[in-house]
Amino acid sequence: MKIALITGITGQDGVYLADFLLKKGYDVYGGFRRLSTPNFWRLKDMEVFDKIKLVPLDLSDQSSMMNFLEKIKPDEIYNLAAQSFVGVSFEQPIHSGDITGLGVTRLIDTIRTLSPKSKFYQASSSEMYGDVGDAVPQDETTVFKPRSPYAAAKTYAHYIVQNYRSAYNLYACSGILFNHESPYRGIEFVTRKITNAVARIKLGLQKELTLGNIDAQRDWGFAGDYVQAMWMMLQQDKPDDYVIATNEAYTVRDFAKKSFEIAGLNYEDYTKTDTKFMRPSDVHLLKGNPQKAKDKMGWEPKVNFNELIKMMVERDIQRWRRYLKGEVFPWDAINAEGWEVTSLPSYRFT
Ligand code: NDP
Ligand code: GDR
Repeated sequence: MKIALITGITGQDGVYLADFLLKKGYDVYGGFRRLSTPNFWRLKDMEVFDKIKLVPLDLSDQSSMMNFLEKIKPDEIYNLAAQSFVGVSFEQPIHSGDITGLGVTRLIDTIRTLSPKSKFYQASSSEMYGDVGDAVPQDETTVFKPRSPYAAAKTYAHYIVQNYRSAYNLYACSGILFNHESPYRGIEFVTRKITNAVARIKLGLQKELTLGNIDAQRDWGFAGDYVQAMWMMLQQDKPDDYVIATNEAYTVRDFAKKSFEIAGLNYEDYTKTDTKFMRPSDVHLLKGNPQKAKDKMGWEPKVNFNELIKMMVERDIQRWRRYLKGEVFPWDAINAEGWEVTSLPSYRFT
């Protein structure tokens, strides 16, 4: 039985990847950071919580990686942990650099020392492209011009992984993944902020939705499709880096319009914008060309833009309906007991 370690197991991609690897027969270890309030709702909802082994592993703490890798030398290590929210990286640039950037060096250097035969996957990001200019769509040859502390940290990590691959001959890959979403997407990211608000407006729990830069264009795919690509990268003869995307871009406005339409509502009646949700510098257009992944690994996205939005809107409506009936407490829709996300307007980065 192959052994896999997934860091960032409590996040969106962590649960999809855990589910995917369990179905392939892997023994899955999930790295999590200790919080005062446990954060396992996604793992429980996906019904993988009881099937994986949880290990405390914080990217700020090299000893936690050493403790694990000394005992267990996994066949595959997927580094999904990060301070992953671009907006907050402007508020916490040093923490973002420490976890999203330097944390990767801590991990890959520990792998080099204690488990050099482990195959390594790094969650690189389309945000690294940043100011793309005329380079549309982006592919593996496009120049990186990061526009946030998050993107700068991911770019540093990307080059560290390339360096360890060539300097130490490690099987280390980076997937340059474009935005991918799902019903398990964190509530602060714009897609889930929209679908959650649409569900609440539909059910009379919320009056309006306030967004920031609705002209920003993104290439949105489905997280379930994208974790398959992560696994495929570690099954190749040689380690390499791949763009994973749909090659279609839509504006935030398009995403919101379609979300309201699916719920039978009119976007114009409920949506406004406020500069408090705008970033000091934003990325205006990301659209990725996944041709290399298709040619070399046979990977293609399966879920399209409209299907993705339908999946998310319907799931959020179902969650809030069940909440109103008193059947469930929607941990996935509420930050903490009694604190609805919408009651935190002071968070300008949401
Ligand atoms: P999430 O924000 O949903 O998950 C991030 C995970 O990292 C969570 O499990 C979080 O734990 C964990 N984490 C945060 N800080 C630390 C730390 N100091 N030590 C250990 N773990 C930590 O992100 P996604 O699942 O969406 O993304 C997975 C990875 O892919 C991230 O690295 C992200 O930057 C990258 N990425 C994501 C894309 C996307 O569109 N989703 C696109 C491109 C790249 P906790 O639950 O405790 O907060
Ligand atoms: P992104 O995702 O920054 O692309 O990073 P996010 O959903 O936060 O923003 C996408 C675009 O929407 C604009 N926007 C808003 N964003 C948020 N969060 N809230 C709003 O109200 C709002 N209004 C408009 C943003 O300005 C931006 O242009 C995600 C993360 O998953 C990263 O970890 C990952 O690397 C990249 O995708 C690829």
